Amino acid sequence: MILSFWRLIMRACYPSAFRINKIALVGARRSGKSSLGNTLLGWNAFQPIFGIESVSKLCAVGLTKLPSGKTINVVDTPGITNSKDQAVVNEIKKSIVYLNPGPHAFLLVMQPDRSLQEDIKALKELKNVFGDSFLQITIMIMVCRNQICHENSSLMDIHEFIANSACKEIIEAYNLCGKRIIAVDNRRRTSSRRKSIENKY
Ligand SMILES: Nc1nc2c(ncn2[C@@H]2O[C@H](COP(=O)(O)OP(=O)(O)OP(=O)(O)O)[C@@H](O)[C@H]2O)c(=O)[nH]1
Ligand SMILES: [Mg+2]
Repeated sequence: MILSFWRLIMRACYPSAFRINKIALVGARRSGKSSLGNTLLGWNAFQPIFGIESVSKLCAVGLTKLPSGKTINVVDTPGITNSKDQAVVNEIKKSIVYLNPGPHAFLLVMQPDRSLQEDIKALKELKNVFGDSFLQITIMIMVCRNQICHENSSLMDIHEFIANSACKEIIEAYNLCGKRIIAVDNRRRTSSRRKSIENKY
């Protein structure tokens, strides 16, 4: 049985997950933030970019109401590569304002098949922007779940993937954020994702 994204969030953050309804999506450029936001909300609130050049330059806010009545607020932020790029930093900081008084959780979005240097750089820059305690409320998200697999193509547990394939910076961040990590496939059809979310609430 495929567990829904929300079920995984609950698992990753139990028992505090029940209070999580303000979420900021952060990470390197093109890591899958907007796509993940859509997965999370169950509808296309954010515009994922198909191509190499375009990047989300502004924060965007999306929300959804779960059948339980709980409203989920999600802020999509521009990808960060350099904390000296003040325009991007200022925009990312707006996520705090949009989710006043601040997010309950940062979702740090990464892709398994990319050069990890981008993710390591983003991680470092996000610590500069939000401070070292940033990881205390972070859940790491590895998108492209179907690429995380054994040699025989069967899906690999994400914790096993981190232990086997991640570099020391990512492992350190994984430990600092309490080993909260979730693997997600954003390419599943929206309707089935929505159904999956609704079934859990
Ligand atoms: N196969 C696969 N592709 C994905 C997944 N998630 C994101 N992508 C692809 O990754 C690329 C980047 O996705 P976006 O959601 O635009 O990434 P982003 O972090 O919002 O990008 P910027 O806003 O430009 O920084 C797109 O081509 C997506 O289709 C996934 O789970 N599986
Ligand atoms: Mg985007």
